[in-house]
Amino acid sequence: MFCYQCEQTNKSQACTTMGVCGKKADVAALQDLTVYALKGLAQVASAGREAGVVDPAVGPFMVAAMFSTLTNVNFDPQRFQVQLNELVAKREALKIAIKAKNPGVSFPAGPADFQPAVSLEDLVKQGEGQAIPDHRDPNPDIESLKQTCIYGIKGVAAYADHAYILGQQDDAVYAYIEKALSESLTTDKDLGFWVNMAMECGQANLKAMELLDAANTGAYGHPTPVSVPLGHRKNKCILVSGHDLHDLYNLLQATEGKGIDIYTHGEMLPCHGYPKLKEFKHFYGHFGTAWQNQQREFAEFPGAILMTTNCIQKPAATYMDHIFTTGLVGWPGATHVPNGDFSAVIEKALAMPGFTDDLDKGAVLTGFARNAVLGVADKVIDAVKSGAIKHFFLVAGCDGAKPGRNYYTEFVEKLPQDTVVLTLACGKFRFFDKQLGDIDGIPRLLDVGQCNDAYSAIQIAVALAGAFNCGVNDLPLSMVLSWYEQKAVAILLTLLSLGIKNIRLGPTLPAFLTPNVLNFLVEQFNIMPISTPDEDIKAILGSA
Ligand code: SF4
Ligand code: SF3
Repeated sequence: MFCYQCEQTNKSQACTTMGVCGKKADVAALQDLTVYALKGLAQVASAGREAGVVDPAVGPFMVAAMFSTLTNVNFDPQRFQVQLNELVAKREALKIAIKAKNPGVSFPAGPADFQPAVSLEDLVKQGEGQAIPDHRDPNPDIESLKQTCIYGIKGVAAYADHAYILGQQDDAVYAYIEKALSESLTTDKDLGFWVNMAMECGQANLKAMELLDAANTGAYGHPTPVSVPLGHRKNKCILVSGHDLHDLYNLLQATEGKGIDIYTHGEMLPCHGYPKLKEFKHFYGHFGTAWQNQQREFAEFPGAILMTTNCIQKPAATYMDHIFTTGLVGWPGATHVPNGDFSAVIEKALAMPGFTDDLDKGAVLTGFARNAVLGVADKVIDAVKSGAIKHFFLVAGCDGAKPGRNYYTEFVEKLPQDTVVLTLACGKFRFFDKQLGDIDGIPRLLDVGQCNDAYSAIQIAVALAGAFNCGVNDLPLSMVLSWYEQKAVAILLTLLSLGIKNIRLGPTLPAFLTPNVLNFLVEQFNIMPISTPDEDIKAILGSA
C-alpha cells in the first residue's frame, strides 16, 4: 500500500504497510481501485456530457464513492466491493444510453472498461496494481498537483454528498469532478494547467459548501448562539459523532418521548445552534472532544454511540458492541445501520445503564455562524473603529494526535485581550472551553461551526471587507489553520482560489506537496508553516 493523503501519514512521508489511521493494506488497495474506477466513470460521464447525455444518478453516486475513500470514513472491505460493482453497473448503463444517442461513440481503454474481479481477494489484487507509486506522472510536480486535486475532490465530494442528502446539488460540481478525474489520466498537460485545476477545485468546493450551507440552514434554520452543557444528566443516552445533521434530526425524532438524551461528540457540537434541532427537549449536551480521543472518551460513555461520518477511530473492544455506523462510515465488526433506521441504536441505548447521576461540568457557546455574527455586524464594526477590537484570528481546521497541535491551544491562550478568535471544525477542541471573556459584549471566542462552515467564515470576512471598503487580505484578520484530512485540503484550495494570502498552516505540511509546488504557493500566496505561538503572534501583531 501507499497512502499519503492525510497529515498523520507515517514519518510525514507515506503509510506503506499499515495506515497510522488503522487502514489495512486490503482497504487501501480497494480505495485505490475505487478512485481508479471512478476515473473511468468520469471519462464516460464526460463523454456523455459531450453527447448531451447526463444520468442524474451518476453525480451523487460519484461523490458518495469518492467520500468513502476519505480518511477515517470506511474501513470495511466488503462495502467497497459492493460499491465497485455498483459503479461498474452504472458506468455500463451510461455507455448504453450514450451509444443510443450517438452510435459511433467509442470509449477509452483503461479504467473506463475496468471489470471488477468476482472474489474480494482478487479485487484487492486488482487494487494493489493501482497504488500511486506504480502510476505516477513522470513530472513529480504535476503528480503533486494531480494528487492535490484528487484529495481536494474527496473534500468537495464529502460536502456535496451531505448537501445532496438534504436535497441540494449543482451539476457544475459534478462536471468539475468528472473533468478533473478524467484529466488526471493524461500526461500531456503543463504545470499551469494543473494549478488552474487546483484553483477550480477550490471554487467547486466553495459551491459545495454553499449548497451544504443552504441545505442545513434551509432544513434546520440559521444557527443562533446557544450555551451547551458539557456535563450530563441522569437518563439513558446516545452519543452522535460525525458531521451529518440529517441523521441527527432523524435520531432526535425517533427517540422523542423514549427517555433517552442525545449528546453530540466532535464535529456535531455546532448542531445545538440550529433552531429545528435545538427544539427537541432531549437534545441535551456535548460529550468529549475531537476524534482522536474517541478510544478514551467513548469507553466512558454509558450509552449507544452513532458514527454518522468521519472520523471513526478504531473502536476499542470495550465499546465495539455498542458503537454503530451509518451512511458511508464503516468499521468491520461495528454494527452498520441503514440511514434513518436507528431502532437497533435505540434498543441498545435502552438496554445500557445510561448516566446514573447529574454532573455539571460547565458549558460552551456555539452557534456563531454567518447570520448570527452579521446580525451584530454594526457592533463589531464599531468595536473595530473604536479600537476595542484590534485584530481577528480564524484559528480553524482539523484536530489530530500530534503533540505539535498544542500550538493552537497556546496560540489562542496567548492572544492579547483586544483580539477576537473565530473558530470552526474539530481543531477547536484544543481551546473550545477556554474562558476568553468578551469585548463590549462580543465573546472573544466565536464558534462558527463545522469544517464546512468555512463557507460561513468566508461570508463573514467578505461582509467585513465590504463594511471597511477593503479586500479580505487588508482586514485586520489572520488565518491560522490546522489540517488533517482531505476536507481541509479542499477548504485550503477554496481560500487560495479566493486570493486569500498569508495563511499559516500546520502542524506539518502535506507530504504530497513537492518543494517546487510549495515554493509556488509561498510565492503566490505567502502561505507559511506555523512556527511557535510567540513568534507567530509577534509577526502578525508586531510588538503590540
Ligand atoms: Fe496513512 Fe492517513 Fe492514508 Fe491513513 S489516511 S493510511 S494515516 S496517510
Ligand atoms: Fe475533524 Fe475528522 Fe477534519 Fe470536519 S472530524 S474536521 S478531522
